[in-house]
Amino acid sequence: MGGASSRDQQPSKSPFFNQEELQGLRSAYEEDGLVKAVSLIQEKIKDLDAIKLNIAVTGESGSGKSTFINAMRGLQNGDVGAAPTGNKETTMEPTPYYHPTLPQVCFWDLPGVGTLKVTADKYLTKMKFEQYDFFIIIFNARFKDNEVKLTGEIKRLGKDFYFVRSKIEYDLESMKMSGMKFNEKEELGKIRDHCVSKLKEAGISSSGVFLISSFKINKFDFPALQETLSNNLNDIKKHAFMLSLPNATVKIIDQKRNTLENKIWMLATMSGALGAVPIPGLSLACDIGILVTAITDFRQYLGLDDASLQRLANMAGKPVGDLKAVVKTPLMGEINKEFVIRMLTGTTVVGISIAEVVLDFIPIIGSLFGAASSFGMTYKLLHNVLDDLTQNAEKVVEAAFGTAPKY
Ligand SMILES: Nc1nc2c(ncn2[C@@H]2O[C@H](COP(=O)(O)OP(=O)(O)OP(=O)(O)O)[C@@H](O)[C@H]2O)c(=O)[nH]1
Ligand SMILES: [Mg+2]
Repeated sequence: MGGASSRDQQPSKSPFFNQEELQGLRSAYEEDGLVKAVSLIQEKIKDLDAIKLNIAVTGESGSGKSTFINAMRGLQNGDVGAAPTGNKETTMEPTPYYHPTLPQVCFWDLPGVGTLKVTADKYLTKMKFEQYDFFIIIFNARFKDNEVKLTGEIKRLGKDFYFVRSKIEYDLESMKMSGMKFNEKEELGKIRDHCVSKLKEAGISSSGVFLISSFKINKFDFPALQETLSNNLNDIKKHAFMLSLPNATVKIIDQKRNTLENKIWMLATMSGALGAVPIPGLSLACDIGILVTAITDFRQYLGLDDASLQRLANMAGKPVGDLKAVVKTPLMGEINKEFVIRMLTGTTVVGISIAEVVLDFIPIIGSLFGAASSFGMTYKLLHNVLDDLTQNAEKVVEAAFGTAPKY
């Protein structure tokens, strides 16, 4: 389950481009000049924003599928847009639930195999299995024969799957209520081993089972599950998935920061190259529209817009005012053209070496823009914004969940 990137690791500055694409970018510039190279970068940003991720969630009726889907979208049961839960009638069709801020990430609530009373292969055909990136199989008690067969079929079709054991806090609560003295970590380890061995007995060798409570997204294996799902995606899908995660831990925020950082040089190149708005007092022109959008998006991805703060407060069971009280940044108000121009005029590029930016990857960018260029300014501005938002988002997580685990 490891392999997480962190701030101290040196992330690649261009993970969204493969070697061939980088080569293409260089030759585009050499053969056709800046306009062609910038249009390739622009296309890549479009691809990143448009990438679709479809996640199938299946399991017995009542196992907690809809509640899990709500938790992954940062919603509570009963919130506007939340999947209905409890004793409501179970849907017989796959139902899509789009992420509230990143609708390209979609969770599909599937009826369990048992609910439909069909064989595992027919079930997968009916559910249009080919459209999903991976499957999450939820169970809360015994793993039933239906799920065993289903897992075999999913495997045969070459799709990834993950086992999630929900309602884990019930197990701990009942042990506490029975007066048992126990070490929580050890007990969870035993439950996990038990689940894995039961799966093995059923002929499923799995890398693991995640023990979660959908009401406690910063606890048990919820953060590890999110990390594993994200690590198993390619860089472009990972980018969207990562940004869609509710801010349950400081580590998630660090990872969001890293993925956004990888986009900054592309945005700065575009803003500098397409620049139409001269900045008063500076002999520079930037595309202010790109910056307004980038700053607004960064704020939302880091959960600092009003709606995201409210959702996090609901999940943490705290008044939203407690979360807002720790936010100290000028970036909370309206982000418009004037605001961005004010920020640009106050941005100093002293101290950034353009060489440290992306030149090892894209030498052309460096030769195009000097340190005191539009590129340098927008690069520095977006970095400052990202640092400021990250620090505030971390404070919000701490205010929401107390000492949020670093994991
Ligand atoms: N304590 C606890 N309760 C949960 C958890 N997940 C789900 N529940 C509860 O279990 C019940 C069933 O959850 P749902 O999410 O509706 O289950 P489902 O799998 O979608 O059920 P169907 O739609 O009927 O297939 C609800 O009362 C939830 O509140 C959890 O992690 N912890
Ligand atoms: Mg349901």
